[in-house]
Amino acid sequence: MSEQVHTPLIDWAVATLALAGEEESGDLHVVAPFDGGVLVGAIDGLGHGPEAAVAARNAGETLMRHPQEPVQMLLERCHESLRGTRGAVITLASFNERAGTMSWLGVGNIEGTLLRADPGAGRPRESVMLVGGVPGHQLPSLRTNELELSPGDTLILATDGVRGGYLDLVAISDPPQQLADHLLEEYGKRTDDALVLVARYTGATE
Ligand SMILES: [Mn+2]
Repeated sequence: MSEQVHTPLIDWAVATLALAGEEESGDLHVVAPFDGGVLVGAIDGLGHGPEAAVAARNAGETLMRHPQEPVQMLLERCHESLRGTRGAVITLASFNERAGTMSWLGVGNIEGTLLRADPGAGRPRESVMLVGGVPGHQLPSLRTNELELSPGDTLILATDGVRGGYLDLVAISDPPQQLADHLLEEYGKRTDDALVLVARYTGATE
């Protein structure tokens, strides 16, 4: 499954692969524009199959209801709403239009990387801070990091159904959909649900 969408602030695309034999993926993405920004997230419901999908959808719906809230608060909300479910690991990134920044944080193991469009501008890659835990079961104390963005900077979120090393394959000039499809094709484990989301910051527009 794939789709390419333009929203204010980002061009983005997602590629997903459900575990063979399962109708539903327990991996889910969220892209939710709000007044002054856009929230981007990836969710991996624990395990696979219908129960994992239920937990992931629960978290997704919680995020869609409050996309404008700080990511830390959103993870706390998800922790509450996921009680009694299998739980889900979640990584979130919130783009702020006025400040030209992205704040991001993950609980669990969904990797997030920001690739800089201008390789001469300091560090070429930034990684999201991941704290241990599973929203719905256990939530550690949270602290959000914030980065300044330049147009072309590209966020990649990948669940643990994607093998490590995929960043070596990234050509930052590739369109988001091409990138997402390519990474999933080459690095999808096929022993777990897998999801790759690519969001390229375009800067404030019309
Ligand atoms: Mn997984």
